[in-house]
Amino acid sequence: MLKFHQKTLLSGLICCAVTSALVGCKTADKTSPVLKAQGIKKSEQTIQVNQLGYFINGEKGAIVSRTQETSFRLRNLQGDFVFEGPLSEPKSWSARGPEKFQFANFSSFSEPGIYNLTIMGAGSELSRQIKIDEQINQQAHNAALKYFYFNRAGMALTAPYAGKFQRQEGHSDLNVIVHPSAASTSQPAFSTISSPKGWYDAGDYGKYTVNASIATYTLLAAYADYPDYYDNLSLTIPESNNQLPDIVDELMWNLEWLHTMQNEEGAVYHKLTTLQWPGKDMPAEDTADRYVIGFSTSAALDYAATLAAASRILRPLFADNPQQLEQWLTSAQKAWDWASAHPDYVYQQPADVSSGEYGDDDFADEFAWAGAELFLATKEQKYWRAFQQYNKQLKEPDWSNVAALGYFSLAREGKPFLASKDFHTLQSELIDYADAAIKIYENTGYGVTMNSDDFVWGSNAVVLNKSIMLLNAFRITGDEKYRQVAQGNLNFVFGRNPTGYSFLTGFGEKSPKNPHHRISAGDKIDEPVPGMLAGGPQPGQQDKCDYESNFAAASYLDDWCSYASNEVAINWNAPLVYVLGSLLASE
Ligand code: G3I
Ligand code: 9MR
Repeated sequence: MLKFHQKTLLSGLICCAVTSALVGCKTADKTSPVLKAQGIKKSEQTIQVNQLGYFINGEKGAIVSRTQETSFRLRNLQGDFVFEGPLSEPKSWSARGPEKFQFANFSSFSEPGIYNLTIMGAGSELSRQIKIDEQINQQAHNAALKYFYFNRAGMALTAPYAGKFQRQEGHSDLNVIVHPSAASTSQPAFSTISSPKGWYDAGDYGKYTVNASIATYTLLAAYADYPDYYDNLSLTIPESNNQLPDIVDELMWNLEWLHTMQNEEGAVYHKLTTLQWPGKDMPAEDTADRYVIGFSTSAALDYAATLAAASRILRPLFADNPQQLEQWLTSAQKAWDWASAHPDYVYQQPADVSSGEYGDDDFADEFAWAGAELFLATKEQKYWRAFQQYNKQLKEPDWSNVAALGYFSLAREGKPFLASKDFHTLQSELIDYADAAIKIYENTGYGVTMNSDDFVWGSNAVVLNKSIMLLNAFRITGDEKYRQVAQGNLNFVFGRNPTGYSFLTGFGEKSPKNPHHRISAGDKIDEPVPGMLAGGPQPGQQDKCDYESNFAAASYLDDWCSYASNEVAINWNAPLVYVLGSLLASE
């Protein structure tokens, strides 16, 4: 690749305004004769970029559509050309439709700053601003983590911490009714339990054991993998001045709630919600009765895994008063025993309930995850044997498939306690996954490790959980290629995607303004709560809203209506925190 340093001011190049509200970057003037001859309308040309800022040493690239040119350049704000590179061969990607695109790779250019990426060529005058800037990623990371504070149940948010997003307390959950589906000898139907604190799951006000577990673990893993980075990170939350790192204070808010979700017999409630979906009310206005509803093997095992992991990972911080953590471990073992006695307890949505299901009928991955965490916490072989029984193809984690979370913990902490053959086998499985992901990245040509069928509800979290897999491979091997591709996925989520949206509220020139988030819809503030990752494109369109595209990676709508593509959720924000934290901590 060529690098330019001579000053070459161009006349006639039109740079689109950074504030363009259009998808990608479109120039306003008339289509040139050359483009016309090629059958391309100027308004259809786009450049898609990471709208926040590329990491200095990371994968950096843009997606250029419909130019039919062969090279691109970067100019600095003084107009100097600083870099030139070839555009890749035009190709298409089924997730995006038949349209051809090219990849502009400037990964080898590493000068922080603001530039214009310009497509040169007869009749093709297209340009878009890009930034190479790590600070903005730090801000995005902190905002994504602060979202958990903004989504706290049972606490008034006050101005010093929440600014204009201050709000009254809602859902204290001190008298939660036991639904008949969750009745037991110790807690009969319509008795009450106290189950305060916790984070709201998403755009709704439910607290769901299964989803809370993966979200909590993902943040715990960020802390466990990068403790030095998080030890000094302040989020300006009410606990910021205590002895604990802020990420741990935030985790404690949810862990203390999670611990309450078990009955005396060891069974774990599947969820805590109202019977019907709340309206667009603020937390304090949503005063309908709240219930603990149902039991499940998945809830019991996810609870066991999360509390066992917390009892271990947070141990050094509670050296003087380990009682609470010891209690968590005891509860985790009790939940494991319950699950072992009820290995097929599938959650059934009762007829009078319409809140989220998180339904699952395959518990092999939950046994593997809980087995891994309890093994590391107790060193008891029965738990290790449970992990070893897992014999399915390893895939990126999601709420319904949590096996990979056990792999992460074992790869981090298992070496001293495992036969080296076993340890290497689990490391190799992570590396094999990451190698396959790199192949997908290369095949799409779009700078992302996604196939069409990966675009499911919450696709942005799929992208980022794939990055967590890659970052684990990077941690194991030290091979930069895994980190680069993990970064490519982040660039996709921050705007280098067919929708032209940066999916993090408050970040990027075009970010979601109308997420399916009741607080943002009800707070009478124009912009949404910042730092929330929208679910992302997926072709299911279960909400029956009016989408502009049916293609998997383009089927997204920034409207309250679109809960299937534009809701936010703790298990989606958590992998964004992990990925950004990992990239920032290991720069
Ligand atoms: O399991 C099938 C799979 O076999 C099939 O191949 C695939 C094809 O689309 O669908 C799979 O089921 C999907 C299921 O998630 C499991 O992944 C459903 O189509 C899909 O509709 C379902 O979406 C879930 C959604 O709730 C609706 O139930 C999302 O994963 C889940 O994140 C979301 O969670 C909601 C909570 O219920 C309530 N709180 C908000 C939260 C986020 O929207
Ligand atoms: O608002 C609900 C959202 O939080 C859930 O994730 C989603 C899952 O099915 O459901 C939403 O509620 C919708 C309901 O399912 C159907 N009627 C419209 C509701 C949203 O306004």
